[in-house]
Amino acid sequence: MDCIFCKIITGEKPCFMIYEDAFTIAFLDIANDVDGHTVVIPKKHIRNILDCDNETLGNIMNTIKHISNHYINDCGYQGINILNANESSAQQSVFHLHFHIIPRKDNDNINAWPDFTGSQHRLEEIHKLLKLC
Ligand code: DGP
Repeated sequence: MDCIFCKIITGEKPCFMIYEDAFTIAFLDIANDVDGHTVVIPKKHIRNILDCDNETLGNIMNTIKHISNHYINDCGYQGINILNANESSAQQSVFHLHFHIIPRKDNDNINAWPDFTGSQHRLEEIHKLLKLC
């Protein structure tokens, strides 16, 4: 399988590693678009959240929490955005499950929350379509 993140896990491709444990690794995103932009991935190859087992998802969340606390407690950041894309319609470009950590500072002028253009349906209609309970 030709997966760039699997190559980072094996060391075949270099990265700026931030954290590693038995189940996950975290490294700086090559985009270098925001200071500290970090990617957290499972060591197991999983396409995205839709096929991820709960145990692995828990391990990833533990790593995200650990790194987020480190960035805030030790590295001078005050906030964290966590972003994740699943499937190409949602703009996933690397098909190995990953979460982006964007460390934030007060008044850093980063807009990590896009201005959506507005919904096409009333809440009642969309609720009828989506609800599970
Ligand atoms: P997404 O669009 O959510 O699938 O994010 C994929 C991210 O992976 C994107 O922000 C760039 C990053 N990326 C792609 N290839 C590499 C690489 O070889 N090294 C590192 N460090 N990051 C990569």
